Amino acid sequence: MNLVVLTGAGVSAESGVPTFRASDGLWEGHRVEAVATPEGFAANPALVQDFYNQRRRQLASVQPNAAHRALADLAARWTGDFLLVTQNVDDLHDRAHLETPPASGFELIHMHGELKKARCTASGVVCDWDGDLEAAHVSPHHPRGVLRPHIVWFGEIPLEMERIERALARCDLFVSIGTSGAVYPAAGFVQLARMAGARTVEINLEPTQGASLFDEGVYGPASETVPAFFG
Ligand code: BJW
Repeated sequence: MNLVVLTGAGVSAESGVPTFRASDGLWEGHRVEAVATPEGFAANPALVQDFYNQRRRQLASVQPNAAHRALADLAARWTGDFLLVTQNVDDLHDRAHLETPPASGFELIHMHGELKKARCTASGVVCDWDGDLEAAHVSPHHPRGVLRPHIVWFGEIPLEMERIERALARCDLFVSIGTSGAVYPAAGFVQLARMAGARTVEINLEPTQGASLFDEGVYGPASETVPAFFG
């Protein structure tokens, strides 16, 4: 049995990582276009680097919660293929899977990038990055490049789309956890899974705008619902 799980900010909320679209969310006080578009970065690189530097620093004070750990436990015992696609740029899934190594059919994709990586604007080379980035951070990879956050901004193409679409086309179960379904192409994955004949499940605090697209909804905090669903 092949499984695809899509996660969003709600899976990390109980670890203390803010979501995006809540009233006290990440973009409160920021114009989205200013910090989450290539145009915003070109206009004010210092503002954008600072926004991500702060979020990168915050990762030191958060830990995986019971939902991340339940998915890691599942990945250790799942016998079919299991693709975990996260829209999150934090490293909480990665850390949970380090604690509980997965079975061989498991893969994790960060489709919207990773806070703890940087990318050279000239060569596209991606490298691990744990510290701050400066406004015009000289790239070690190309003489004309600067290092930018390895984040997929609005208008950019999400990562690993072919691999994700291949897995959706052959999945038997699709579970969407803690995402509002407001951002494409991730919001369209449920339809691709349905076309493949998969059973589709939404796990969230409350029904989302796309709830009717799922066969089943499980509602409540992810730290309780995810371990119970996969337990
Ligand atoms: C809990 C909980 C708890 C809380 N327990 N639950 C089609 C139609 C219209 C527009 C478009 C379209 N296709 C593309 C677009 C444009 C655009 C888009 O979607 N715009 C929309 C606003 C309409 N998309 C793009 O530009 C994308 N690129 C693209 O489409 O390229 C073309 C292409 C695609 C494919 C192939 C070829 C070409 C790129 C999108 C990049 C998004 N990046 C961001 C920001 C990164 C920067 C940053 O980190 O600051 O990624 S946007 C932001 O939203 C972030 C997230 O990953 C993403 C999703 O948010 P998420 O995770 O759903 O969070 P929230 O806050 O919205 O929801 C949290 C949920 O958790 C809520 O439902 C709560 O109830 C729940 N929750 N606590 C369980 N304890």
